[in-house]
Amino acid sequence: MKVEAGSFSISLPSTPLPARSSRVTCVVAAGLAFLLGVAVGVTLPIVLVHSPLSSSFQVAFARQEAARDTGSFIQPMKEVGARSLIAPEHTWSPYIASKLGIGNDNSSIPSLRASNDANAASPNALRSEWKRIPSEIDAPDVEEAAVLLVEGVYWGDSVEEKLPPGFSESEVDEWRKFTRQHAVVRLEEGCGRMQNRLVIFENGTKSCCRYRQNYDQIQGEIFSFYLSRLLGLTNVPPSALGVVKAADWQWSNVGSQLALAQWTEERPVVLTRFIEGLVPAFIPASLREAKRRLHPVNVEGQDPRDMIELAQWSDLVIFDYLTANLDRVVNNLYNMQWNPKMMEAPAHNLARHQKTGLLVFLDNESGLLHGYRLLDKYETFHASLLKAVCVFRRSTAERVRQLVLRRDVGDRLRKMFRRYEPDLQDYLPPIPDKSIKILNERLQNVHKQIAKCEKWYRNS
Ligand SMILES: *[C@@H]1O[C@H](CO)[C@@H](O)[C@H](O)[C@H]1NC(C)=O
Ligand SMILES: *[C@@H]1O[C@H](CO)[C@@H](O)[C@H](O)[C@H]1NC(C)=O
Ligand SMILES: CC(=O)N[C@H]1CO[C@H](CO)[C@@H](O)[C@@H]1O
Repeated sequence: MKVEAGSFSISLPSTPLPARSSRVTCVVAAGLAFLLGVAVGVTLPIVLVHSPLSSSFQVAFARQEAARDTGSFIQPMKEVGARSLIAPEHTWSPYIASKLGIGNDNSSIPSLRASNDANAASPNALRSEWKRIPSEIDAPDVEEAAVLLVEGVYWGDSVEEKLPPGFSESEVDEWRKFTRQHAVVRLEEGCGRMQNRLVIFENGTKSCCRYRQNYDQIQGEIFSFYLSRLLGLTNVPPSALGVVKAADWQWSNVGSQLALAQWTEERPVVLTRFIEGLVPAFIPASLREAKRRLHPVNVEGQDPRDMIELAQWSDLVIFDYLTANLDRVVNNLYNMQWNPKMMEAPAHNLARHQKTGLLVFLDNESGLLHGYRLLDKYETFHASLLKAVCVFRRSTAERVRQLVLRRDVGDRLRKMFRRYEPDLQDYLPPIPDKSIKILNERLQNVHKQIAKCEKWYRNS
């Protein structure tokens, strides 16, 4: 027996020919069964695909995937099952915001809809569709969340506008000129390690002066500073190189103090502008725990003013990962193995400018050379911090992307050294090829992390 419906045809097993009336019943029953099957088989997926349930499921799924990657489940999905396709609380807001067009980017409308729905819903239709979910729409944090992050992972204007400008390019230029044109009148102890000194210039301006027997740390500090500028980060105080010559007009006032400090002649030093008005800075709570995460879910619904420090931390984590700087957070992570309270102490080599809220990244000397030599021991910690972060400043992400595409970070750093320090070329070797190679790999890792986060959260 053969039943035809539309273009489909189904062959049923042949049976002895029954009476005419029961043959009709059979045909009708089979036809109904077929249509029912088609109806269920076709409409159910459509309904599911278009329902907020499935969208929320996707959001939850992306987040779950994200959580798995960082080895933590801050907001685990409820068990999988028809009942439980429920996104964790708060994961809704930016998604809904993008649906409502509150966010300032239209590209965040889910690609699912764009690709599966030929008659893509108009913004108004979306609007009314989403108005049907009263509890989320009424949530007071929708608007804030919408401007807090854009495209899922980037700090929005409401945060960017409040960030302190940091040290401008002209301040950096002025500092370079200043350190070359003014005599030093006094050296005082201070500025971290034993051999460093606080240098006081003739008009009272102070500078931290880093002196090392070893070139590595001088290179590490100045090239870290250049890298910060390449990334558009303005948190590292202006730094310039100098050469200590006791007979030179610049240092002749402090000959005896140079001898006391046991500084050798003709060594390159780093002169960093001394910043007044600094207070301790602390590691943010979301990065302190073992399951550390700075993901969209950790910032949603917060006051943009409270995000000023977190946004700078998102830069700090990238910067310290690139340079493999140990002294700031990684050392605390390492020591946490013995002392769980480690993370609550003020962060080393980090301070907050009380007046502006700028986080000042200090003492980068372990970066790029020394830090790279210790990667075997510490890379797990560096990587775990990087992987914890899934919100970024767009400008920083863009700089990273460009450096990865052009693979020219080495050229750029060396050019900066030649341009800014023409008199130092015979005193300090440029950054070694080996460091450049590692730096390029680390730039790629950062780029991958950003791309991964975009994939997870862009449509959420
Ligand atoms: C988003 O779409 C609206 C209406 O379609 C348009 O007026 C607005 O300029 C778009 N915004 C962006 C950032 O593209
Ligand atoms: C010292 O001189 C520089 C450059 O002329 C100036 O910018 C700075 O404010 C002066 N510092 C003090 C403490 O007077
Ligand atoms: C030049 C500079 O950044 N100096 C700082 C280095 O770090 C110590 C703390 O470890 C600070 O006291 C210095 O001011």
